[in-house]
Amino acid sequence: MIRKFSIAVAGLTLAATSMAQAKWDLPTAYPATNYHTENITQFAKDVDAATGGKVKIAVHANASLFKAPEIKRAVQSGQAQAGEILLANFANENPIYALDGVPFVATTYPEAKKLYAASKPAIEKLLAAQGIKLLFMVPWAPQGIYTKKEIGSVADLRGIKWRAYSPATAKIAELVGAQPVQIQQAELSAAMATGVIESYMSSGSTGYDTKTYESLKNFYDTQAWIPKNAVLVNAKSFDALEATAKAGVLKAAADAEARGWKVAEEKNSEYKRLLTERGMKIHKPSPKLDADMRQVGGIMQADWLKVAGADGAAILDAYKKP
Ligand code: PCA
Repeated sequence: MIRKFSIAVAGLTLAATSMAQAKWDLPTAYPATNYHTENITQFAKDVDAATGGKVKIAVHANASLFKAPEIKRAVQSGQAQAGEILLANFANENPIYALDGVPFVATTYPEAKKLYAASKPAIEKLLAAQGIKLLFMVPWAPQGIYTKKEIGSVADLRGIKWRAYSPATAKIAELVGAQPVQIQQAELSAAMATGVIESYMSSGSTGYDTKTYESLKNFYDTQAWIPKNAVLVNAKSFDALEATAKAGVLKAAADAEARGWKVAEEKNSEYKRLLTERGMKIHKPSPKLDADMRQVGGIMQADWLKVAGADGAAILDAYKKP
């Protein structure tokens, strides 16, 4: 009798531990020193504390576990329980994912926040249909153009080798007559050093992280759009947690989102200062370059609306409402 009882207790303890200890891998595509990754590392620590060690998250930086375009599928299939993606990279799955990557829709942090609020329910719904739960999103800095030679208009970009990180940045190349090459950030330094690319659009942080100043000397601060990274969790992995652990994860995620937006904005000017210190010329775009880029943006917004249809139009309307 006593024996039977202790076996039952042992069984219970085993079940309790397997439920109590979740180990999540969280691949990201950006270096450990980038503010997105630092924020995620803090999130992992907060989750550990908030769940009393019941959820352990291992952050794998710099595309070491999965390459940027593979991370979403890895989370979806449960190969990784969690992961960080650049949402606009997945434009081909659904145009809603690409809205924050369309030039000149949202170009300041308050606008980006508003666009996030307007598009979040639709994004959450799309991800949920793919078995993914959105934990939080954090913005990059407004996107500008890095070039080897100085430019005065988009005509100066014609024919040059242009690094694209998303379908939209490839489309820009096509519209301005540059030659797009898809390269993720983890391979960007090497691509510049070997002359595979001579220009690209991105943020000050990526220019700094990839030591762009060693290869390209000009940054045109076009402030064209503010893309966001999204931290995701496999819905089944999340649902398997006990209620208190779920609440702990969500609280840490909300804190990470608030912290991330604040740091992103603070670091925007800091990165430009660091780039200048390292020999990069930061230019305000000429009126012609600005007008040209806005024309590109206009074409891309119209294209986006065509593919995003009524759902897309509803999001844009909600965003534009004062
Ligand atoms: N940096 C990332 C995406 C957007 C950004 O600012 C990159 O260039 O890959």
